[in-house]
Amino acid sequence: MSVLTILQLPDKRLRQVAKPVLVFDDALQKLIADMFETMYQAPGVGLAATQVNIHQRVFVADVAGEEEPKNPLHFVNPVITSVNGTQIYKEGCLSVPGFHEEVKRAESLIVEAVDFQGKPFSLETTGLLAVCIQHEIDHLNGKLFVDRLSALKRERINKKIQKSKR
Ligand code: QAP
Ligand code: CO
Repeated sequence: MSVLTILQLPDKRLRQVAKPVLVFDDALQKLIADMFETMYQAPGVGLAATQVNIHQRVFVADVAGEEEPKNPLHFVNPVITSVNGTQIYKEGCLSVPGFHEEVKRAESLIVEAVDFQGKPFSLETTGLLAVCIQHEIDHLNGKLFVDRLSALKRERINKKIQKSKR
């Protein structure tokens, strides 16, 4: 297992749209294991393959709290098939470290995906895990949470990132 490098804004590779996984082999299993290791060591609660410069439709998540047991979940070729309600959550992102802003998303959803072996499953969820799934699928589409902020807030963040890089 290895810890992978996480791309950070303004890296243009975060804008690539990931392709569906077609081959369910040992390399996919290793990618998922490496993504868990990378996410846990960050630490973070979700990580999309796009963030580690692999442009395939895969993400991992574990939104278990401090006291609760680990709940590692992985999703290959995920599709949200139903959404309900709205919620506002103060999101962060390992690709935009140090910035946290409120984002409005669906409160609950149903996601269909396959596992590392290509076995289909469906999950109905709400709250933080629902936020995480929407955030990670955005990554697979080349989208970041900052894109969902007002132009003013997004520009403030972009300027701070630019300043810190020089
Ligand atoms: C996406 O985000 C997410 O700024 C995962 O300095 C966001 O793991 C899922 C992190 C909201 C559910 C709700 C961010 C770590 C981690 C930072 C993360 C930082 C260190 C973000
Ligand atoms: Co993110």
